[in-house]
Amino acid sequence: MSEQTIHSGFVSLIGRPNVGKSTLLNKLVGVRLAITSPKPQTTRQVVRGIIDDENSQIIFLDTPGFHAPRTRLGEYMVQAATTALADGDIALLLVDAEKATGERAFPGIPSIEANILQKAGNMNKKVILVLNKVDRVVKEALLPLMALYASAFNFAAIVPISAKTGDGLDRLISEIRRLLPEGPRYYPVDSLTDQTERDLCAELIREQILLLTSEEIPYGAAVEIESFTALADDEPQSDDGVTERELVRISAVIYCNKDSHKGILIGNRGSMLKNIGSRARGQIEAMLGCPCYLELHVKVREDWRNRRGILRNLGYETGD
Ligand SMILES: Nc1nc2c(ncn2[C@@H]2O[C@H](COP(=O)(O)OP(=O)(O)OP(=O)(O)O)[C@@H](O)[C@H]2O)c(=O)[nH]1
Ligand SMILES: [Mg+2]
Repeated sequence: MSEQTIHSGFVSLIGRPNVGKSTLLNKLVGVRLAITSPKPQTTRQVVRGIIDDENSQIIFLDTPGFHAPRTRLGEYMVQAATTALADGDIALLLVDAEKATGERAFPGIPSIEANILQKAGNMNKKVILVLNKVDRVVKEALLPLMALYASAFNFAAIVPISAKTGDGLDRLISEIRRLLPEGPRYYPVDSLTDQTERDLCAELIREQILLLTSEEIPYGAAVEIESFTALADDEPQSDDGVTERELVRISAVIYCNKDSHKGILIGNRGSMLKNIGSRARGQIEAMLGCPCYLELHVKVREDWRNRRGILRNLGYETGD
């Protein structure tokens, strides 16, 4: 930690599922740290993403979406988001501007956003309203939405953005820097995240399950890395004498809720599992920068989303 005082702090990305929190985290940091998908409840745990410049350090906390939980896993997810909101110096409340201005938009502030704002108000948080997905909205439609939210809460700023195209992010970062308290550099310069390669690999496998399967299956799937072994070249290859990895061998288990789900995850003659594996391997190799040998197994753990011991093993700590 540096002795020099800079402006620094924690910024939580808060909002209902699917509003683009993880897409925004990845765009801000410039690296794919968090998995994203068109399905709600993609993110299950808080993911940190860090950006530095000479005078500041911002630690973003991507969070699971606020929703009404129906399982113990869901309760953990909402609790994790609430804790991140409490931990942050600043909160970004993300709203999907396309949904909020579309023909089927709720007239008024929906209860999820109203509840988040009530919590943030009780915690005395500085909140920036971030209207995301403006690449899908005509500009004039944003004004009534801004007015609606501004009438309900004293936002530190309101910033329309597109996490997809990067539109508006420069202004968002400068608004955040303006609000950051003085503080230390919490992480060494150039740290990007607190996630381990193992965590990232498990998530990249789960991302393919989210993208390739449907209905209950993505919500009932979890991935555990059983072993992760790096084989190194004998000869140091880089200029600084660090030995480069030649190959990484990963063995992972996909847990699911039921036998019928296991059948679907394996697919006809193993076709689905092969597809999940080869796509995840591509993503993992791009992340690790070396070839990867990936072995996947599927196991049934009935109703695991409500079983405390299994949740704890998977890192979804429930706390009680
Ligand atoms: N058009 C458009 N799509 C976006 C934008 N930001 C995110 N998306 C899409 O919205 C979907 C959800 O994005 P995520 O980043 O996974 O959303 P999230 O808020 O992290 O969702 P949870 O993790 O489920 O809470 C994905 O299909 C993204 O590609 C945007 O600015 N414009
Ligand atoms: Mg997410």
